[in-house]
Amino acid sequence: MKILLILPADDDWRIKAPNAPVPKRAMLRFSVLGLTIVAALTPGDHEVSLIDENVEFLDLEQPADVVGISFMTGLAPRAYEIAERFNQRGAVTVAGGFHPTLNPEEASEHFDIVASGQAEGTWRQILRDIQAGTFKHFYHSLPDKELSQTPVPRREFFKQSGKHYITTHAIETGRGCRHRCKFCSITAFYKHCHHKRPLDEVIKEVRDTPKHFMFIDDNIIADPEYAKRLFREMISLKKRWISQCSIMLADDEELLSLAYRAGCRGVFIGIESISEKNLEAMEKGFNDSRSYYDRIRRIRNHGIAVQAGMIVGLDNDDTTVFENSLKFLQQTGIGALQLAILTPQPGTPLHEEFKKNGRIISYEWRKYDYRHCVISPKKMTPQQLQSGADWLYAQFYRIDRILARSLKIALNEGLLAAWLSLRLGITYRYSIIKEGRHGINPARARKHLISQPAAPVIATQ
Ligand code: B12
Repeated sequence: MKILLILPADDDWRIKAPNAPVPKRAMLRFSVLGLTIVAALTPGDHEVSLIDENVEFLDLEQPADVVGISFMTGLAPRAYEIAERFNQRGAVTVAGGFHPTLNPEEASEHFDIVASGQAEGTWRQILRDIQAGTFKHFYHSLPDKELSQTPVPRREFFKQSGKHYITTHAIETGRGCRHRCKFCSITAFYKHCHHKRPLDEVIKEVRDTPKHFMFIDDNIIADPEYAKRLFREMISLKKRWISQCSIMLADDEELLSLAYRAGCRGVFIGIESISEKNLEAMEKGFNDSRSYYDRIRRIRNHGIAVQAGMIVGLDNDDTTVFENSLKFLQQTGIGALQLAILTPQPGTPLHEEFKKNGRIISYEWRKYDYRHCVISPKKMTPQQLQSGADWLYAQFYRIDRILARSLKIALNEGLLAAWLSLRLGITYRYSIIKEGRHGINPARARKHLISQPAAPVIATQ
């Protein structure tokens, strides 16, 4: 069969015509691991092609027998549009990834098949059933304790387009997370479990990878003993990599020094909030905000730069959260920021809570991209939250701040970390300018400067 795998992209960044230029934001694109794994699971007698709409034009008229689309919530409307177009032309459409896994009933209104959970346990069966004409509407699979059926992803699809990604070499050591943070989709998807890959398989993949790559894990130190064994084995390989982890990396001197010696030069950490009350309400009290300064310093002093994930709009946040967060980010020397406006993703406990309390003001999934305010916050208006988040982003990524930060990182963490921080900063700056969002600090602005409708519109679903 002719199988077409698609990663949709949102309106602002999609390639809308053949040969249209690709926006210069490689730093915000990583290899499309879910679909390259789906491709690798496909038996050789099928013909597979893969399109990432962020870097290539998708021709909706092209022939296909089966169309598989991977999508998160913000991209669901585009995924539904694509599926319906291919469906009208007789292709069998299959939905996979976070949004369909957490919202299978909704996805099934637009797709022939919803493959929840992991492709390793469903994809080959789906293809056999399509060929036999006996396919079902729902398939589901979650991993056993050990993730051992994961094939080596088919990265050859990126031969032409590889330059548009920070790396086409994303490697996983495990999936999922044991924590129960209320806002998190990972914990909802993997049902509070963490699954590791056999260490020798990971090492083999790392050996075959170029010098610079990325561990795509949500928490590379989820099992510290496993991580230490991995890092020890990696020292002689002389690779350089970045990843994500919890702030607990700072608490184990041996782990921290092994991570650096194994080639780690940057980590993304879910700092989330500088308010202890917020962390506790989200069941992420283990972060312990009082120790942030100390722990971030320890990580940085080991030559590892820190990118922070922060959320604004939590229940204890008032209009001062934006300038306080900016101050914190500056003082800790954090190299890059991924800011999220609190977004209760459908399928998480937080979504249910907000829905029950009538605090969701928009059910337009395209706005669930962490950049739009879709909730009614407790201690400010939705407009203040939106404007403050835009302001914080624009301030953090002011050109003088990007340069000063990168210089400090060059002196402390080293040149590679500084280069990453600089490129990421410039990419974010470019996005902010293109989107034209500069915001106003609501703690300092007179109310009328932030446009406000007469009353917030509470949406229903
Ligand atoms: C890389 C990544 C990206 C990349 C590209 C996405 C991609 N698919 O490659 C980029 C940088 C573009 C990106 C952007 C964003 N991302 Co993102 N991203 C990730 C990340 C870190 C890794 C994805 C990955 O490679 N996973 C490893 C692979 C193996 O797992 P997988 O993709 O789930 O695939 C498996 C199954 O889901 C299934 N499967 C997947 N697709 C398909 C398709 C078919 C046909 C089948 C059968 C099966 C199948 O099989 C695969 C193998 O088992 C995930 C976190 C995570 N752990 O997955 C977040 C994640 C997917 N992102 C998320 C979010 C929110 C965003 C952003 C909004 C965040 C932001 N502020 O930038 C934006 C989206 C912008 C928008 N318009 O909405 C959320 C999604 C939440 C949700 N409920 O939808 C996640 C879960 C992170 C999180 N902590 O919450 N992201």
